[in-house]
Amino acid sequence: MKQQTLTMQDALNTAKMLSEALPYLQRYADSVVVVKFGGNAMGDDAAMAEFARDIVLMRQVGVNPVVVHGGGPMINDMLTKLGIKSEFVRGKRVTDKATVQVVEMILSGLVNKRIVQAIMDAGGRAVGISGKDDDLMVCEADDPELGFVGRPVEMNVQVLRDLYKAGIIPVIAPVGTGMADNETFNVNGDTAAGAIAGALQADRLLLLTDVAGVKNAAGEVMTQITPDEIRQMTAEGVISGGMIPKTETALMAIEQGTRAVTILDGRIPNACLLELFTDHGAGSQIRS
Ligand code: X2W
Repeated sequence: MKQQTLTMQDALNTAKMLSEALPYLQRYADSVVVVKFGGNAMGDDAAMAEFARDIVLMRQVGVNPVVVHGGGPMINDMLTKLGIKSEFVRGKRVTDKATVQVVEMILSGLVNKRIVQAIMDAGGRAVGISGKDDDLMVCEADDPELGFVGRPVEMNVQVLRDLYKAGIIPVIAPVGTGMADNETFNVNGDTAAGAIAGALQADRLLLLTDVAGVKNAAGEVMTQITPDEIRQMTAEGVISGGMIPKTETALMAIEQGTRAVTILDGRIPNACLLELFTDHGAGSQIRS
């Protein structure tokens, strides 16, 4: 006999829930879903393990998840340890030569491999790369004021297709290569995720963060927003601060062919599954 860990009622609920998910599972079979996992959404080991399980579950039911991560708080910790001062301008880190080396070490090394390991521990297959691998993300300097901050100008996403077609979940650190020899660029994680989703013509882009979503002038979270509403709310100053890179990313990805973008509250358990496989969401969905 199977060892029972659930009550009969809980087991019935689980079976019903799986049955209700069928139309969503059918809708997303074979789709490409880019998930941006922000440093602020990573939290402790338990949160990381839960995220990894959700990604492996997506893969198991036929979705092709592509993970793009951040790691801003982890970069801050290392810069502090090394006594390197750091500041942000319009949501982007001013990045000098010493800083870009730390950014690459932390993102491509520590954070990328921690996520790869968590996905492997959850029973999936993951390969961690950065925007340098196979020239995935070729950048130009975004703004002279920001130093080595990159703006993706050429995307070579075939390597991602090769990986997910082989059943492997790509995990991407937002570090780009330059046009000239030996250049390294620090790319905002949201920007990188949008560029990758756009180039893959992904069905969905999920930006996992630690806020409830996009709020209207009355302070209420808007569950559905159109690109026009985003433009208007930005012009009116209702969308401001750290939300701007996210909504800009959403608009760019939609223009390039992504069907919908969700700014998703990663503090909610199983946020990705809730968003994809139920009729509830946990954030703001942007689509035309
Ligand atoms: C970011 C890259 C990491 C990132 C940085 O240096 O912090 C720029 O600002 P989160 O956790 O998603 O914020 N790059 C240019 O985006 O991390």
